[in-house]
Amino acid sequence: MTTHVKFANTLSAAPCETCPACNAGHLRKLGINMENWDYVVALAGNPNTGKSTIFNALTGLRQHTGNWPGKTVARAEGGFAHGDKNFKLVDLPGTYSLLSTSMDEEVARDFILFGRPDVTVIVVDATHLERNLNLVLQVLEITNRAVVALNLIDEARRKKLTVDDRRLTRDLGVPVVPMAARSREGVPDLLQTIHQVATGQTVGKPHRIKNQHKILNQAIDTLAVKIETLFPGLPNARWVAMRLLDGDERLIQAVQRGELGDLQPGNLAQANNAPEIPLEVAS
Ligand SMILES: Nc1nc2c(ncn2[C@@H]2O[C@H](COP(=O)(O)OP(=O)(O)OP(=O)(O)O)[C@@H](O)[C@H]2O)c(=O)[nH]1
Ligand SMILES: [Mg+2]
Repeated sequence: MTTHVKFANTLSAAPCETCPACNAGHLRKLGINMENWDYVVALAGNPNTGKSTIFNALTGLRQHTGNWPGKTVARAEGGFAHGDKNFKLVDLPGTYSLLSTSMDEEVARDFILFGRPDVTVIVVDATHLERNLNLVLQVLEITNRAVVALNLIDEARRKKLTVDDRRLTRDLGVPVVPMAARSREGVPDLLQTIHQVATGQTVGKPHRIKNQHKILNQAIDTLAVKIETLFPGLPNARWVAMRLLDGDERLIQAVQRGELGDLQPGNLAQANNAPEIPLEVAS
């Protein structure tokens, strides 16, 4: 089923912030080698929502597992071709939030924020939508290049739950693809949607929570301007400002060390020699 949504018709970021060539350096520092790949796609989601099932459905045998650079957190990478493009798919750890309260959350958050994937697929469980939307809204605070994979719709049907995916698409402002990944239902639609978002044919206009408190808004604005000046090209300075005001230690350190902009020193940059995964790209 194809979903329809009203999208903005221009990219919000300058081309150099998101173009694959410029981003390859950031990705390399996060252990992702982009040689021979056109786009990188991140797979995020709560635990047990079917991420690995979707990962396997998209990549088949073209996958490789290892660890995140400098971390004990497992990472799976794979590849697939769609249209005339080659996509690298990175399975992020299952998380309920991106608030960096655990190693898994930190890895997922850093990858979406610093790796600037061309598309982030957020896998949600259609039978536990409310709980899962927490992560969706957090990812949408960081990026507009997102697709929601509304998985386990077969389970939802069995439980006589109906999810209005068109309404959800409209309310979230990014494409929502209903799926039952275990039986490959919705997989072609997901591939198509990833392709559209990666190539810029579809540009999301995500729902972002508007903070009503004037003083807080002013503080966020003031801080965001400073962050933008210090780290030009950072994808979402307002989000970083909010996290700093919230006392996010990891981000405070990243700002203090100058890590936020170029990722040169510090914990993120231990993977310059990450091996390329031996994937054959299907033609
Ligand atoms: N009925 C049904 N089951 C599914 C579907 N997708 C995945 N599952 C099942 O859900 C369970 C969890 O799937 P995984 O793919 O391992 O989920 P995950 O998100 O990778 O889980 P973690 O890595 O542990 O967070 C498995 O038993 C899958 O077979 C689906 O669309 N329908
Ligand atoms: Mg998994």
